[in-house]
Amino acid sequence: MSLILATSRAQTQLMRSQLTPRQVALAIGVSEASLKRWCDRGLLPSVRTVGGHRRLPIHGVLQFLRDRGQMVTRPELLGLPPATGHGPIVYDRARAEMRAALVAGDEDAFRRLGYDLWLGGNRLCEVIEKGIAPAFADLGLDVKHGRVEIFEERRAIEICTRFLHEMRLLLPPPAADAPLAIGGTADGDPYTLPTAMVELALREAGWRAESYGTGHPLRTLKAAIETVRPRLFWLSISHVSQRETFVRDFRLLHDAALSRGVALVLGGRGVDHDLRGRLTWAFCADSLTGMVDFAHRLRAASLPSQI
Ligand code: B12
Repeated sequence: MSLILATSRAQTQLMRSQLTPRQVALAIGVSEASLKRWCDRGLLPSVRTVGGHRRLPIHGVLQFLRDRGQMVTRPELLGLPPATGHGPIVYDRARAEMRAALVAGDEDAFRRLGYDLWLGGNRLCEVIEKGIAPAFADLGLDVKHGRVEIFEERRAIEICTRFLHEMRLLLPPPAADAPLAIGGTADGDPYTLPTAMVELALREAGWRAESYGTGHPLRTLKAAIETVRPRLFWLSISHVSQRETFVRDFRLLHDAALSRGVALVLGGRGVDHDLRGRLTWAFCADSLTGMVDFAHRLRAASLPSQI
């Protein structure tokens, strides 16, 4: 699905934005003079137009709001959903409210909850792990017990997918020399959100991360490792359709990664005790935050990847 189609007008506007000092001042309820002072002191990144006018890149503005815990009085001026940034939010409440917003198909409410957690200073991997993933776990039980319709579940996936795309575009672009990470899911594993979330978590940690999507025969992922030569390769495992074939073909992936110094990282709901015993990896993460910590260590060490 194209990104433009996948996003509402407000979201698209937000992603493109280079904001004027006046817009930002109004949005956060301060004077334009104060705002310009913050720019002059380097607290808020800004650039100049050809005509010499100041413009503020949206990701710098959002980072500033996160760092200072600044309230947002008119979030819509920044392209954020109404009522964003009105105060801190706790995870337990976010989980329940996110589930409710997802079930109701209330995209703005879901986005607002995501932004509130993120602007409240939480990393995206935490927002996902403590807010979004538990909301989906609850929703999965609702579907199982017939409390939620299948269309509502599928709609929830679309809403979340758009939010992840939006966040991806809001993060500062990774540096050209940042280490590369790629990954996806294997044949028979249709789960799109987890691999997109891994990508986002690594991008927030400064990696050039790219999810290659779902449903790859392991042989083609081996070819990707050999051709693209990332520093880190992740396999998100939510469901294994043919266990013996999977374990056999996984060895090809592992050997390709090992011989090229690529750190092979596994994670996901489908990595059970049996698989842990039968697969070999550089790192098997129980959580996104654990993987981000590993990625930091890997980057800092710049050592051969099988650590
Ligand atoms: C949406 C959904 C689907 C959608 C997925 C669509 C899509 N585009 O992705 C579809 C319709 C395909 C689907 C199908 C089925 N589903 Co389903 N599904 C879900 C649901 C509600 C959400 C999944 C999701 O995206 N969660 C959000 C992600 C972010 O959470 P997560 O997977 O836990 O990932 C986290 C971690 O595991 C980790 N992680 C994941 N990958 C990686 C990788 C790395 C490297 C790292 C570090 C971390 C990491 O990070 C994530 C964030 O914390 C879950 C409920 C649940 N508990 O999640 C059921 C659920 C997984 N489904 C279930 C079932 C039963 C099915 C079906 C069998 C239903 C059916 N009768 O057809 C089929 C099976 C399809 C298949 N081949 O596997 C059961 C599984 C039960 C079990 N024990 O196996 C669940 C748990 C629902 C339930 N409670 O009964 N499903």
